[in-house]
Amino acid sequence: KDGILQRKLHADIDGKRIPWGKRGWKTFHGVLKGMVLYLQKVDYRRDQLVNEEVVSVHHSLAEPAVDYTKKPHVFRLQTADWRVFLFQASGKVEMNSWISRINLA
Ligand code: I3P
Repeated sequence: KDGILQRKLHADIDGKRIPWGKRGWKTFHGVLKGMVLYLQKVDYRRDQLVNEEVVSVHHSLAEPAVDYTKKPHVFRLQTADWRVFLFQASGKVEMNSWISRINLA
């Protein structure tokens, strides 16, 4: 599974609050392979996608971020080490597809 994902860091390892200046939204190309979510960016010099972040979704939980109302199609990902990410998908169908693929991984 792959597609464009906007990501916001919500909580760091053990649920620690993300400090000011690091709480903004960033755009990535997301790829889910097995139990790993790769967040990639385009390297324009080499004309290829490079991994910026690698997130294990083993023992994680994805669900619609019903309490986050500033943007549509946002889901919440809580990892096994208690990090929390918000991801905005490109639409509702895409959001549901990411959620089910992550939860089945
Ligand atoms: C954050 C950025 C985010 C915003 C967040 C800000 O600033 O403006 O877009 O979240 O608000 O702290 P910075 O880039 O300097 O970290 P929202 O888009 O959800 O409002 P927050 O601290 O209330 O999460």
